[in-house]
Amino acid sequence: MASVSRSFTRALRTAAPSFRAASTRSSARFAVPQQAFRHQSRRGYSSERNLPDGNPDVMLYGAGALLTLAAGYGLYTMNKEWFGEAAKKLQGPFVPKFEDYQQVYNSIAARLEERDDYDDGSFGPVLLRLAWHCSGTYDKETGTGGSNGATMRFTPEGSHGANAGLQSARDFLDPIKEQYPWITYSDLWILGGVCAIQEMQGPKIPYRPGRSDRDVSFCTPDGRLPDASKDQKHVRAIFGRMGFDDKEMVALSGAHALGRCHEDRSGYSGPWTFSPTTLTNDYYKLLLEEKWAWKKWTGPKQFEDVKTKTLMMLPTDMALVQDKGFRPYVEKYANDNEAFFKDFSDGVVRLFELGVPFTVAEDARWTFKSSFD
Ligand code: DDH
Repeated sequence: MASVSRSFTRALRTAAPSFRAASTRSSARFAVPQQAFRHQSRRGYSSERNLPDGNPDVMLYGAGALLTLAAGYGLYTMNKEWFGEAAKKLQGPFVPKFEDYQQVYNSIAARLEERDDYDDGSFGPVLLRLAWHCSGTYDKETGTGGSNGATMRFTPEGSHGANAGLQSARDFLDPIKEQYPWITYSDLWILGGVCAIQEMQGPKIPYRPGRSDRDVSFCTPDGRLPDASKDQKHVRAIFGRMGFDDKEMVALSGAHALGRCHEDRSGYSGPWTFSPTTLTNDYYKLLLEEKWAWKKWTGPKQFEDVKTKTLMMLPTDMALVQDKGFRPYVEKYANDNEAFFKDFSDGVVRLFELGVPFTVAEDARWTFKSSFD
C-alpha cells in the first residue's frame, strides 16, 4: 500500500504546471486542519520529507484522496464478500427472469442422458413421474395438495407406496438446486417435468414459476394417487378429484409411452412401448393394435403383448380401451399424433399448475427452448 501511495504522490508532484497553477488557495477556514494534516502526513512518510516545491493545496488534496483510496482498498481487501453483498443490496433482491429459468432448463437437459446404465439411458421418464406425482395429489374440494410445496421431500409423503423410486429423480435434481439456489424445489421439480417432456421430443409445455416450498404439515394423506390394479371407476374418481374430464384423463395417460415399471418400485415390470425415451402416440396404437394377455408370473396382475412378451399394460391402462367413454379418445390419439400432443400439453400444463397461487397471469407463461430448437 505504501508503495502505491508513494507513486500516487509522485504523480501529483510531477503534474503539469498548468494544473498546479490552476488549483485555488484554500480558505482560512481550512488552514488549521490542513496544517495539522500535513504535519501528520509528513511524520508518517519520513522518506518524503524533502519534497520539491509544489502547490501545498494540491499536495493536501492528493494526500486526502490517497487516504480515502487506501481506506477503501483496505476495506475491500479485508471483506470482498461484504462489498459484493452491499452491491447486491443496492441492486435490490434477485428476481429471476425467463433467461435464468432457461438456464436451469438447459442444465437439466444437459444431464438427462449422463448415465447409460440408468434404465433406458435417460432420467426423463422418472423426472416426469416426479412432477406428476407432486401435482396429482391435488384435491379440488379442499384446495389441498398439488405441486406447490414440494412436500414429497418429507418422510410421510416421500415414503408413500406410489412414490417408490422417485428418490432417484429428487437426487438427480439436487445438484441443480445447489447450482441455482434461488429456485424453489417445487418450481424445480415441475421444470424437470417440463424439460423431460420437451427433451423426449414431446410438445412444448408452457411454464409459470411461483411455487413455494412448504413444511411437513402440508404433506397429503396416502391414497391420492392412482392404484394401477384398479378399474375405470377408480381412474375417474382419482382424476375427477383433481378436476379432469374423460378426454384429459386419456390424454394424460399417454405419458405411459415413456419409461417403464420396475419390480423393486411398483412391483410391475417392463415398458409400455418400444421407444420409452421418445414421446409418441404409440401407447394408444399399441393398446388398440396389439393382442394383450395376462402375464403369467407371481408378480401383480399385469398384461403383456402376446407377440413379443416384452411390453406391458397395467389394468388401469387396459381400462381405457374397455370403457365406452374413454375408448373414443384412445382411437382419436392413436390416429392423430398432433391431436394427442395438443391435448397432452394442455392437460399437463393444467396438471402442473393445480393448487398453485400464481401471481402472474396465464398469458405470461414461458416456453423454453429445447435442444431440438
Ligand atoms: Fe404412471 N405409472 N400411472 N403416469 N408413469 C408408472 C410409471 C410412469 C400409473 C401407474 C404407474 C400417469 C398415470 C398413471 C408415468 C407418468 C404418468 C408406474 C411404474 C406405475 C405403476 C412405476 C415404477 O415401477 O417405477 C397409473 C395407475 C396411472 C393412472 O392414470 C391411473 C400419468 C397421468 C402420468 C403423467 O406423467 C402425466 C411415467 C413417465 C412413468 C415411468 C417412470 C419411470 O421411472 O420410467
